[in-house]
Amino acid sequence: MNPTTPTPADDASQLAAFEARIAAGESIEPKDWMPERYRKQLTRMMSQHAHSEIVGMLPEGNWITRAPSLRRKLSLLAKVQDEAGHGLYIYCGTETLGVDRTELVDQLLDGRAKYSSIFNYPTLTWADIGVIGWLVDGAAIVNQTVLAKASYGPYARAMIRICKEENFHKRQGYEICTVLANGTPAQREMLQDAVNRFWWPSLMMFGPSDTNSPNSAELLKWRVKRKTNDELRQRFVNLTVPQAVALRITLPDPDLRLNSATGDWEFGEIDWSEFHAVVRGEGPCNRERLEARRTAHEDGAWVRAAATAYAAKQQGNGATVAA
Ligand code: FAQ
Repeated sequence: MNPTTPTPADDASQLAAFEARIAAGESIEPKDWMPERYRKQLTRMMSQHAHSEIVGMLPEGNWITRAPSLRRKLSLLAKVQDEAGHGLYIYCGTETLGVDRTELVDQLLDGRAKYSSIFNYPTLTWADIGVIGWLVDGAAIVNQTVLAKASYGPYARAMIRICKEENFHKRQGYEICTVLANGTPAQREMLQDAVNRFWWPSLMMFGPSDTNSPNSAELLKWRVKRKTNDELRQRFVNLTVPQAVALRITLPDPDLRLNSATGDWEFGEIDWSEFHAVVRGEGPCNRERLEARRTAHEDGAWVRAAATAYAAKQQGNGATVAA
C-alpha cells in the first residue's frame, strides 16, 4: 500500500478527531483534515451562494438607469456593487476548499449549478427594489447571521462581513417601502403589488421543508447549518410581519395568524410545485438570467486576458503582482 494512503483505521480516527473538534465548537480551517463529504457539501453550498450573489445583481441592476432620483441611483449602484463583492468574496472562500473558480463559473454558465430561486423573478416596478431590499436581503440576513457561526472558518468569516452590508441593504429597501407606503394611493398600490409578488418567493429562499431537505442532516451534524430551513423561515416570518404592519401593508396569506402559545406567526402552505419548477430552470426569468451572465462573461474576456498578460509580465520582471 502506498504509505501516504490513509488506512481505514486512520480515516476513522481522523474522522473522530474532526467531529470532536466540531463538537467543541472549533473552527475548521483550509489546511485542516476534513472528510471528503464535508469538503463536497461546503463546495456545493458556498458556490451556489456565490452564484446567487452574482445573478442577484441582475434584477436590481435592471433599475439603475431608472431610479427615481440621483440619491436612489447612488445607493442602488452601491448595493449592486456590494453584491458583486460578496460573490467574489465567497468564490475566494470556495477556492480554499481546493476548487478552481473557473470551474465554478463554467458550472453556472452551462446551467449545471444552482443559484437562489428568488432571482428568477422579474422586477416590474420601482417598488420591487424596495421590497427586494426589505424581504430578500431581510431573508438573506436571517440565513446568513446563523451561517456566520458555521464550522468552516473562511465561510463563517465571510458571512460576518457580508451581513454588515446586508443590514444596510435591508434598511435602504425598507426606507424605500416606507416612502411609498406614505405616498400617493398609486404608490401604496405599487408597493402592495410588489409585496404580493415577492412574499412567497422570499419564503422559498430558505429551501424545501425540513422533511424534504436531503442535505440538512449532514450539514447540521457538521455544524455548517446551525438551524433548519423551517426554523429560519419561521424566524423570518416572525420578524417581518410586524414590519408589514408598520407599513400598513397586507401580506398575501389568508392563513397568517399569531399563535399566542408559541409566539409564532403561522403561515399557509408554500406552493412547492412553483419552487421546484423555478429550481429546475422553469421560472419566469431563468433563461434571461443565464443569458445575461453568459453575455457578461463573453464581454469580459478581454479583461481577463489583459489581467493574465499583466500578471505574467510582472512575474517576468520579477516584480510583485498586485492583488
Ligand atoms: N433556490 O437539502 P436542501 C442573497 C436546492 S444570497 C435554489 O435544503 P441545503 C443575497 C439546494 O441547493 C441567497 N435552489 O439544501 C442577495 C439543494 O440542491 P442540490 C442565497 C435551492 O443546501 C440579496 C436542494 O434544493 N443564499 O440573497 C433553494 O441544505 C439581494 C435541496 O435543498 C445562500 O445560498 C433555493 N431557494 O439548504 C443578493 C445561503 N433552496 O445542491 C442580491 C447559503 C434549496 O442538492 C440581492 N445556503 N435549493 O442539488 C444555504 O443556506 C442553503 O444552501 C439553503 C439550502 C438553505 C439555500
